Amino acid sequence: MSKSAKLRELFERPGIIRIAGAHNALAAKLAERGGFEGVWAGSLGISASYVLPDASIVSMSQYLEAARQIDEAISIPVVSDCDTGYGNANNVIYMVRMFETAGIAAVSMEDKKFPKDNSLLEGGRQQLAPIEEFQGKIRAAKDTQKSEDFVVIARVEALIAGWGQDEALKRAYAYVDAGADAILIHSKKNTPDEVVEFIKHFKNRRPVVLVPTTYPIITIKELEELEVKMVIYANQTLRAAVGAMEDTLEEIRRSGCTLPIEDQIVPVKYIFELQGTLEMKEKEGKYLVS
Ligand code: SPV
Ligand code: MG
Repeated sequence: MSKSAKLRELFERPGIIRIAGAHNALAAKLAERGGFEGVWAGSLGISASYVLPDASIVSMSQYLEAARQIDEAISIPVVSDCDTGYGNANNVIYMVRMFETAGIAAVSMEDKKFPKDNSLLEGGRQQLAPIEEFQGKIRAAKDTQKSEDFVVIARVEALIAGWGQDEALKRAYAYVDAGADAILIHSKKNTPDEVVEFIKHFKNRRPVVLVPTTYPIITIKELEELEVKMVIYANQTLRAAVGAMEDTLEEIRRSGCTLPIEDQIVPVKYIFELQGTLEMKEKEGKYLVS
């Protein structure tokens, strides 16, 4: 079964789909082992792993390669954050061809102008594309995909840009009309109120996707009660990893040896396990001449 068919199955069965952000294949592996149903190959995480701002600086092919590596390491579906689609509808056509061929189950596109700034960036440029232009990108994506199962998520940035609920709803309906499979409504408010209000008014039911980075208080139970279909924990693994690495480095410098941190860091044996070293050794027994 393809990964997009797997994701479709998750969309069709009752209950919420929990997606964890991964900035590389190792983080994706941990998300899979942690029981998440899918992985978000997010622009923030991947650009951060290049130590570059999340501002359409990293190219489509770099994001594609990162998504491909992530997908290759896991058996759960990958949702690729494709920003604005890397340009106009012509760019979207090529993007869908490339991401679908790479085995990515879903792409998410946001209705901002290229180049974009990260949605959570204070003082960031949050310029919205005209509705008709973004509808064209959605139609281009849907007409390009080969498999019916491939999922196109349309991300509404009207609340991020401060254009208000009416504009957000107008855009969500327009994107549903254009063929979007799901609507991601994004918010940078520190309470869930804004997205809750949107969901209450959004009647033309297409699955709703949330990224609750700035309103972490919302529970999985509340999301289920709101009938949110997919929740993306976009950047928590990245932020956890950065903090853990910094703490470790600081302790090594402070104590002059690595003994004090030994019981706080995973054994090398665990890294071997994550890398599939045991499986490699089994294959050696089968195929190598000793
Ligand atoms: C990402 O993780 O890259 C996202 C979500 O697009 S946000 O960082 O909130 O824009
Ligand atoms: Mg992003």
